[in-house]
Amino acid sequence: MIGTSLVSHTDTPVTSAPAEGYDAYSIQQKWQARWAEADPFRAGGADDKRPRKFVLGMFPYPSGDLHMGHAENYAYVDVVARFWRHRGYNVLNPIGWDSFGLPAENAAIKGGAGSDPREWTYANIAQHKKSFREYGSSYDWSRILHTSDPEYYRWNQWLFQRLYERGLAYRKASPVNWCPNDQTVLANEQVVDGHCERCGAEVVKKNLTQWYFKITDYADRLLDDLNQLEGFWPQKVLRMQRNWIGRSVGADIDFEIEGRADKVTVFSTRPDTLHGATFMVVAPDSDLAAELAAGSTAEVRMRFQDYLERVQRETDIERQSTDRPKTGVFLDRFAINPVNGDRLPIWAADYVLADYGHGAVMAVPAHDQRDLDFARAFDLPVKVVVDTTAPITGAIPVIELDDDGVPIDPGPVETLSDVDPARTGIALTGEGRLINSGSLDGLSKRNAIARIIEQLEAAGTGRAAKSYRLRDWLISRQRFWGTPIPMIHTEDGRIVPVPDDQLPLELPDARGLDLKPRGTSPLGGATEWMKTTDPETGEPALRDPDTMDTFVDSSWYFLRFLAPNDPTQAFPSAEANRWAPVDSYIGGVEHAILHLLYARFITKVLFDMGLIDFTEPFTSLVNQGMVLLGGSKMSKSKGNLVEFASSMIDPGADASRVAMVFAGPVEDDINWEDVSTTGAQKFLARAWRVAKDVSSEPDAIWAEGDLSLRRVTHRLLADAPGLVEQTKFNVVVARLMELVNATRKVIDSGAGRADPAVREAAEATAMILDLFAPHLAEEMWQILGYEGFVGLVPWRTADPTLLVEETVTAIIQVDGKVRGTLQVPARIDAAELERLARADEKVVRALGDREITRTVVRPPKVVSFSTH
Ligand code: ANZ
Repeated sequence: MIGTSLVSHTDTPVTSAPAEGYDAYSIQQKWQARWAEADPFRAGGADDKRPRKFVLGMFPYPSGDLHMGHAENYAYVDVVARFWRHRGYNVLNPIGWDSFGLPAENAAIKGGAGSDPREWTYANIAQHKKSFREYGSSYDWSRILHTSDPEYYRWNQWLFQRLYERGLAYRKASPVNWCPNDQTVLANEQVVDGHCERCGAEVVKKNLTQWYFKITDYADRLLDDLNQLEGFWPQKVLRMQRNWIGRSVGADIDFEIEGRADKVTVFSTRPDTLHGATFMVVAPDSDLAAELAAGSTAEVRMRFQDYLERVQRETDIERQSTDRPKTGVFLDRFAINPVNGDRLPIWAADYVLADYGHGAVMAVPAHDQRDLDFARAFDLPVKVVVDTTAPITGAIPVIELDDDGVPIDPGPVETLSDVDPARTGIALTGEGRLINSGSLDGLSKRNAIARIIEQLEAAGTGRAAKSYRLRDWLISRQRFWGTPIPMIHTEDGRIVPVPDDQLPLELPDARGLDLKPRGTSPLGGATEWMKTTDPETGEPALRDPDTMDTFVDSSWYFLRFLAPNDPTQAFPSAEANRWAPVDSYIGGVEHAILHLLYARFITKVLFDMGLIDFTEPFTSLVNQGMVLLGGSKMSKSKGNLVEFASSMIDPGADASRVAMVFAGPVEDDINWEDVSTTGAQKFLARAWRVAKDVSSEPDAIWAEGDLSLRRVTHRLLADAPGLVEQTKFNVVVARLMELVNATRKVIDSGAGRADPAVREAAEATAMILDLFAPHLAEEMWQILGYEGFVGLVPWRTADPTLLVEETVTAIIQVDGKVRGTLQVPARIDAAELERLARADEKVVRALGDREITRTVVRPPKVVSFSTH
């Protein structure tokens, strides 16, 4: 899921030594070996009484080794996992690989005959595992999964069967997005501005029979449940999800068509404007348009055909853009308005989309800009039915006052003829009162919508309805390296599931198969594999040659971590209910829509199946920014990679992690050019030296010593939990740097190395540093005289008496004269200090009615106002 690119790496250590004696590379190797041996980060079992936290980084896609973009993501994941362990939680922090997908297949194609995506994939996974070990990530290594293992994808097939049984997996022929370069079908979400998300080729439409998951059945729940995530997911992601689902509320209205038995239904968000409909528009690429044209004159048929061909070359984005001239063809057919019997000419025009609503609209040019543009282009009538100049009761009139408080004359009242859309070209979309609409006249828009829906329902010609932008999830792919779809095509044309006891349906050997994209699945070429028998009759039958979209694999993988090696079930419900939903999910914003929406959907399906007792998979979500180099995202194709493997050697894992986390807020993009690994190395060396310099004995009583150092230590112990929970990791690092410097100062003066406050500070540093530089933290802990892993040490509680803020006296000047003083916390910020100063009574008096023209704030001591 998190993509990578192939890199080479060197094994020659070129360690730079920022502090004499501090050997980051040896420390790193030493602790990695110990962790590998003791496996201290394994999650506790069912008898573990601690509260639980499930921390998860979006699992990586194994193309090549990791780069610094991953380094960032997995550094954050580890901060969170390590933090909760210190806080006394039983933490589950697993890792797996999203190992099916196109890059492996393309690499195998490039490798020529006999190349196997499997080999490439598992070699890369091995490299990743090594890198993660070298990074010091605190995973539970007993729970690894790879989605390309039959032990995993068997459960994708099981899931497919369950969806099929529930009517949520179905097959249909429809125009699909086709990438002519990759020779594969793309989901709407994989088409960006009309181009293939992966290779950039222009996407065309092609008619194919495909498997779909019926996510639209869950549209309302997917939308409504986003409210539960408010405050826990980034606003931006919630907004993107809402827009993607795109629910509109309105009515379906049935129109009779002259010369056609069946009525045509249109969806409208403004059924109140039904009396103002002056024509109907159908999507040129809909079955309805073809049928209406077929029943028309020869000339219409020809013009329609020409137009259709042109439209098929357009993308949905082009079709919906408002700044291009409207085009269309009159079909010489007529619809009858159900409320007033008006005869409405029917047009085919590209601005109506075939797969939204019913692919047909009632056009109300007076109140819809697209319809108005069209009406003006083709000289169609415009009929106003909402008077937007009429006052609405309850609305508060805005009366503007001049400087003397006298109401300004608003000028002549606007009348309907001033805003006539036929003349101005501007549709009247605002609030108003209904006119020219029979019994609706005089009603407000809202009341008119309710009334007309009642009337339509009573007459049987319409009903309340909703429409969604969300489409069903197209899951079949004509590619090899994915989960085979477990369905059988019988000779007599039935399609039946592969029985559960025959799962997994494993992929055949890739060698010997032509994997090159051809528009049909390469599995079709595996002649022997394709042959099977009808499970009911035993007659010869064929397998389905398609494989599943890899988003199916990632839609439920977090549950498989709960028992990755269980051969009897996808996941044990009791474990799922114990650990899931995931408490902290961390990954890139590029997954803001697809992956999260699919995982949310499958979670709801599993809930409906009674297998889990929660309905949202990820309680909180953190999106980290990207790592940029030379202004763009690191990627192999752009040639701007910083290799992960080599950075483990120089500057070393700890310095890489600290530099990354310190580079800025989690959600911001990081310019690699601005990341200071030398700064991080120097800081770590200073921390190491502090531990070395502590001369008091372990387990000393923490109650004495340099008071101001103790204050710095305890403030950090008190503040860090809140900061970590708000993902302000960089602030915690800055505060650690401050603590290390304060400790150094005390060591170099007075009581020095033996001061108990120095030991206290060094121990706190080791414990908190574990979140960011775990190797050094362990080393410091050992130097400080402890056995066991600092990674498992409970968080030290801050002494509240040491948290009392020191206060200082701030002076406030007005035009150079001291006019007041304030007692303020020593750590006050500029904004707060200025606010207090402005509110000070003496200052207010000194200022009188003079205006402040300049303010200088120097926290915590001085605020200076000037009035000239
Ligand atoms: C009449 C009308 C009058 C409309 C009016 C709007 C304003 P959203 O909000 O995006 O859901 N529509 C329906 N199906 C369509 C399709 N397949 N392609 C393009 N447009 C379509 O918009 C819903 C509105 O978009 C519907 O309400 C319909 O136009 C149009 F003053 O019906 B309306």
